[in-house]
Amino acid sequence: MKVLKVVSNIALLMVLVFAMVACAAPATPAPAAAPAEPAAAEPAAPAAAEEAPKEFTYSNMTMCYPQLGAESDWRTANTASFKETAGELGVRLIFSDAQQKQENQISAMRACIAQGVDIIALPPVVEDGFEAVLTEAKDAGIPVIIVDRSVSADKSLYAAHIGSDMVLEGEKAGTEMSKLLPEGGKIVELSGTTGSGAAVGRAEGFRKTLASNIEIIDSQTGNFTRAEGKPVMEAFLKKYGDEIKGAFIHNDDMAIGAIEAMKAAGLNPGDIKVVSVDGTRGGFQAMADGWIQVDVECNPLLGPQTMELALNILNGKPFEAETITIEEVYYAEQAAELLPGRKY
Ligand code: GZL
Repeated sequence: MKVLKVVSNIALLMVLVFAMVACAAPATPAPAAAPAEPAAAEPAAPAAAEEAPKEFTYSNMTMCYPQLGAESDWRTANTASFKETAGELGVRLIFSDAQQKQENQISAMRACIAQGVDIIALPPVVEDGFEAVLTEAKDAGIPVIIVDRSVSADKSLYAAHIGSDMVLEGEKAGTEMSKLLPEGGKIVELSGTTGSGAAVGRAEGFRKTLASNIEIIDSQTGNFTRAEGKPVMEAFLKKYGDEIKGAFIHNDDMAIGAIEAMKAAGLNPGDIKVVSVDGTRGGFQAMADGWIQVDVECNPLLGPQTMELALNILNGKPFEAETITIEEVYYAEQAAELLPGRKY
């Protein structure tokens, strides 16, 4: 039996040894799950559809308006038209005042381009020198509307222009001056900002229709301001005295400055026949007082039309590349009656 006992002892020992080994061995990790068969490749989601173009509305449109300055009542009314219209429509307007300096306007435009505005409305202080920044806007995909005065840059560099026909305004003024001085005579000219589309166009148009018996004996810029119009007229009166029978003045603010000089020189209303431009309340008052005989209207209230034009451009809808504002000629005889109704 010993043998059986020994055998059974050996067997017990073997069982014990096996059990100890089994417990000590690290758990054999369950065989890793068989790597999942890669799921059958899902068909790639269709490439995201071309991102639908943004549908612009007034309330999601950002317009940059790098205003040229605050030199005149006309400019004040123009600024108000843009700010009030933007407020009414919910347009985000990025406004700046360049103080009649082109470099400031260009810097403001570049800031707007960097900001990624949707559209730029530019009222250019002068005609030349905007090619580079207009090209930058175009390269950035930002359309530009030229507002009021014109630029000499190629039309391919901007989407549209809206404003007055300055040459026509000058032609109207020349016709009216010729009617005021049927006997002819010598006149002076106070011109607007040198190089501006308004001054260039008005001077050109005026000379096209002025009667041949009227001579322009001098022309100086008053930069569209009252403060600069007054000394120009003072110098004219000092130099030419009563030779001066008429004055073509490119805007009402310079005319009001010139009138101060005429009063200081002892002149009376009508001594010098004055044809002005803009048709502001100040101009109408000067007409009612007899100092200005004719005022050729130039409409500053371009905000509503410009915002509508901008929306059409951004939404790829049809739009006019050139919008010329309709303007009247006003006379001293009707000024007092019309003055209360003037909007600017
Ligand atoms: C003309 C505008 C001119 C006005 C001035 O459209 O640019 O600038 O005639 C204004 O009164 O300063």
